[in-house]
Amino acid sequence: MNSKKIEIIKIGGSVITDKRNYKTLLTKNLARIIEEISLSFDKSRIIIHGAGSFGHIVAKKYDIINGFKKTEQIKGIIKIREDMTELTKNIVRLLNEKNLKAISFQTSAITFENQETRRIEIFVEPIKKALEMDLIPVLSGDIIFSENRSFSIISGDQLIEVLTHFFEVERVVFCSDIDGLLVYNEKNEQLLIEEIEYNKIDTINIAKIKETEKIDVTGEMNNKFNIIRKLSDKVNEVVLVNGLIEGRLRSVLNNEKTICTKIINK
Ligand code: IP8
Repeated sequence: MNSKKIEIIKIGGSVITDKRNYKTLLTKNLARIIEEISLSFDKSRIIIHGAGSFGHIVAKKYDIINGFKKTEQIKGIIKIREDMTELTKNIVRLLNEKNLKAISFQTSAITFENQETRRIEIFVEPIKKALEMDLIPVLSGDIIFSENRSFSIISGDQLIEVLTHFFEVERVVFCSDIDGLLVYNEKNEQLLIEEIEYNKIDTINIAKIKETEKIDVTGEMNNKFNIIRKLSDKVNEVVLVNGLIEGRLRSVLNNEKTICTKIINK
């Protein structure tokens, strides 16, 4: 366990790419998100980015998430890796233009799914070292090789859960395209929850987030909630913030009041 407390920021693929159109970077959004990170408190951080249209469209086309079925899928794996490298490169370049000392780690090169346990194994030593050197490790959702299924997909959210076994994570900030956790009140109106304890998540009537035609093989919000539940005994605070609205991520990172949902342990 790394003793230094860190913060993990997940930059959702829906914020920095157009998920409907293959490999379409939302350049302005990405630049703004990086700017907001650069204007926040200096902290020990890991940045994880989602795949957006650099991963999900090809992953769906070749059904990568369900493992090996036919050799045709290999083309998909190669394409995803190539495209994800390009996306990460763009992010890291912009971070470093702001002097944030970012360094990328290819998730598929340091993770493996164990056949017996179905657990994700990860080689974290290089990431620990990078943090010790005050670098910002940048990782992403990716292909994951697997003893059993040959390959699958690991989402950025799943990766965060895996990392919490090896690092003291004080906060996880999910920067996506939703304002936070919405619930229905008695008049059936949607209300944003500002703060909630982990153990109350299952007791509230979470408003169904409207399904879009965006392609997402890792299941978007439902999977996110499953992961958040798993974080409860390791991470003190999880924040859901809308990265499409200027300034909100920056406010969260600077502990200023803004529209978001905080999921906390009391
Ligand atoms: O966008 C998915 O990661 P996510 C990774 O964090 C790929 O769900 C390659 C589809």
